[in-house]
Amino acid sequence: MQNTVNTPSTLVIKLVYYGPALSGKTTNLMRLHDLLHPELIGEMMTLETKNDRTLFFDLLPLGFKTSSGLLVKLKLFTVPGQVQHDSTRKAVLSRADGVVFVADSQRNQSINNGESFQNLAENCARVGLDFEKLPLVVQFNKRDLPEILSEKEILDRWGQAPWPLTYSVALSGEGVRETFYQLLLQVYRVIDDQYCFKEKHEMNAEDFVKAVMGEVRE
Ligand SMILES: Nc1nc2c(ncn2[C@@H]2O[C@H](COP(=O)(O)OP(=O)(O)OP(=O)(O)O)[C@@H](O)[C@H]2O)c(=O)[nH]1
Ligand SMILES: [Mg+2]
Repeated sequence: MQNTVNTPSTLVIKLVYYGPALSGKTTNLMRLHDLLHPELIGEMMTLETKNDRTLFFDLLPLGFKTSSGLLVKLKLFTVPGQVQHDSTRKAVLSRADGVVFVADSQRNQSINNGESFQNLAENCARVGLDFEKLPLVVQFNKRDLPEILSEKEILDRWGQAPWPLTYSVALSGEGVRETFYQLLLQVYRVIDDQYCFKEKHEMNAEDFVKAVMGEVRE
């Protein structure tokens, strides 16, 4: 989180969609761009793709201004999931304030999901992020496909973990808002602890989420 030195009235929050290749990270951001109606929303930037695979990152900028005058900017990134782009993943992950791990629900992707999650934990350590404290949501995407893990199988494996689990079909937008919402709730807790958001800016978690996502328009 950056509280810019020159303009202390700006808070920048970096959120990263992480996960194995083709799990649907870019699709999540595209749907968020269509679904969200915050005060401020920028165009989605897609930096370099080859055959629809992210080579560098995608960026979706969002933001709002509190009544106290603080400009809150959120920058949503995706990492390239392909194994060979690890140094880019590390760079994008650096200074993240929250992560959505987008897993591919297809049964034959279980190993890739596991390896990518392990890679997330390792890269957090490499860039100095405390994985234990990092706001994190695990999203199981592609629920529309055949041959996917059942919710019971997923819960057997992930149910004991401390992170919220969500299920989605990013292609149609199902579960995309819910996942982002779960992340924002956790991020709010951190910024409230750090910046006394409730006291100084008169925003509780609900106000914060509403400001970031806009009024609900399904
Ligand atoms: N059936 C189905 N296809 C999906 C879903 N979400 C994404 N896809 C498709 O999966 C493919 C990969 O999606 P992307 O969003 O580009 O995946 P990515 O995670 O950004 O992939 P990398 O950039 O290579 O890491 C695309 O063809 C999407 O249309 C989903 O929920 N269901
Ligand atoms: Mg991508």
